[in-house]
Amino acid sequence: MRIAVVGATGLVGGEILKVLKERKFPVTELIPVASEKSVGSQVEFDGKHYTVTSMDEAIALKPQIAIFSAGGGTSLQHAPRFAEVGTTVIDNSSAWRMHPDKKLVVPEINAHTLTKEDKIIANPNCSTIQMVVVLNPLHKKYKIKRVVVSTYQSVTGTGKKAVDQLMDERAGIEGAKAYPHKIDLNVLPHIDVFLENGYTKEEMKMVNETKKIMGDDSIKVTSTTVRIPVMGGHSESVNIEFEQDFDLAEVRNIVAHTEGVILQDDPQNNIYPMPMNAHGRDEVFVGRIRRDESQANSLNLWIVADNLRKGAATNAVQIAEYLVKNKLV
Ligand code: 11C
Repeated sequence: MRIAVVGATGLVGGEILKVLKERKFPVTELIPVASEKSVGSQVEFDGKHYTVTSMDEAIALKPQIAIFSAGGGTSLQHAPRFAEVGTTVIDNSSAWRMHPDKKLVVPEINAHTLTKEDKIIANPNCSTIQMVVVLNPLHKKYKIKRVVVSTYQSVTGTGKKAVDQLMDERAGIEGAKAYPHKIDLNVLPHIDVFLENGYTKEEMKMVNETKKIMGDDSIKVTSTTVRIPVMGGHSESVNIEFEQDFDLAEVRNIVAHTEGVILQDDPQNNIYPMPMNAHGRDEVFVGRIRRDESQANSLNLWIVADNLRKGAATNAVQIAEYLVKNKLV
């Protein structure tokens, strides 16, 4: 496969290169692409150095797949140009996610809907992906009425500048500023921009993307998304109300047998998911599973995943794997 990675020098781009290598994706030619200021610089892949090229050069090479992680504006402008030359684009930005003609894919849930005609495929938001991977099998069994989610999100979700801000603050240096406030020793109930309804864009992504991926507009979702001074992954406290009652042991069993999910639920021995342990892993970790005693048919659980992995790079590479396996590219 001739594969372009657009945004190859960013945090997610770097992770995509690692995941392609780790999962032995059949790369015959790698085309790293980045903004004009990075063209000519080098990235490493599988022990070799590759020169970063421009968008135009990459399009001229007609890769079979292009994985984009370069922001919404770049995707809106350039993804259709790749699609025109026959490339299938897997896009990490929010640009195409809610477009009615574009599929929003978490492979474990809805990759089977993909066809050769899907030339721009949207990769969901990180906090949405890790939640729906767990919600979907529970929805199939008990039908979800409503989800209340609060997130505790890693600074890596914002990008390199935010990681620098946290590290600079820790070192006592006046440096990078990605947030409107200090992030070290702080908690910001603010991810992405505020919208007219008082929610943030990140919160509304969780609401809207969940319904689209799970193919069910009846699922009610409300979300509060929060940035914390952590690096390894996003954590989520999720309250789920079902139509039907459930057996807690059966819920545990479903979670334990869900593809890509690891049950880590032994609180008596202090075992529960933590971003420190999820870091660098492709799976989604679930623990603290317990009945919500305040309301019928309701459950609380805690979900953690590396937002740069299953939340971005891994999910995108899994989509690419599905396309190759099913001869859709
Ligand atoms: C964050 N979830 O943690 C964001 C990053 O729509 O793909 C990913 C934004 C997106 O800040």
